[in-house]
Amino acid sequence: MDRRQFIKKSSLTAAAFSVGGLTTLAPRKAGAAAIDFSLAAEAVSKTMVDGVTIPVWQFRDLSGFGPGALPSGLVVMEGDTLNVTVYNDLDRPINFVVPGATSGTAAVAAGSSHIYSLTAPAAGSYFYADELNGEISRAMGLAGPLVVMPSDGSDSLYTGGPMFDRQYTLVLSELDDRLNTAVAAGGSYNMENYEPNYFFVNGLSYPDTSSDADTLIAMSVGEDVAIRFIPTGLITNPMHFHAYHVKVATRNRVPETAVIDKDSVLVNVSECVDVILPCTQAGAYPLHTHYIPGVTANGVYVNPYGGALIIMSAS
Ligand SMILES: [Cu+2]
Repeated sequence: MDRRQFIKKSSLTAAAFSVGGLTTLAPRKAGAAAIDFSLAAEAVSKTMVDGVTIPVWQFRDLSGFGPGALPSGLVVMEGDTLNVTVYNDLDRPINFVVPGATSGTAAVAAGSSHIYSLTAPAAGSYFYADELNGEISRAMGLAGPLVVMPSDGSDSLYTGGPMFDRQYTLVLSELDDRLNTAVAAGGSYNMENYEPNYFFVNGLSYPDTSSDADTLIAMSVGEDVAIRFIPTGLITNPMHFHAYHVKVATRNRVPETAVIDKDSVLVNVSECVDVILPCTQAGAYPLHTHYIPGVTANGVYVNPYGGALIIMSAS
């Protein structure tokens, strides 16, 4: 089918720090630290859920990994000093920015490296990306999640904010294979033609999301579960919950003033959204984008979906 047929936990009080898969040095409860990490910006091939292989870009943590299939991601605490060495193995200059915290940082030329130092900003959900190549690099996949925990050491979204029993980081992204093919060949792409055909949560598409602990939300009835939607892609996703109602706590770290129960949460481009899910019943239910092509692989429903759909299970 042509895709154009579509209209256009572990408890945090225990040792495990359950922002699944994110690199964390320790479940620190207090104290700013200096944290060094190293990211290689690189071009690799990624196999889609339908078996097609597509060139992508990524930030790969040289000493860790990210949630799901993502090769990087970091959990830090407010006030930490982050020293990020970026090795640019791509074919063009990039930089490293944390939208909402840094911008206009120095470029790192192809084939060289640069150390970016920043102080971890206010508690909340962020992503890091390259801004020198505009939307192209995010479309290629060059971005990763950054979670900043409050400096008071609490299991909350921010000091004095909503508390939680578990937290999950869900990075939303997608790709348009035509763009990736063009950019991998050294070219560019007219973003007016951007029409993605593969969709991911933490770098995985359903059904692969259901067999990765970072991307399968596992809860116990009675818990409050924090879910951090971190949109590193370039489309808006209306995220729809079956069986549960959630409370939107923050949008780009700004607390919502009117908190109402929702079964669908709009995640706008570049806007990180943190929600609290009170786990009210046992069972297994989907959480997925309501952008219809977003639950397919290249326009095809496989197994029986194929995109940004994950399973929430509670007992
Ligand atoms: Cu549904």
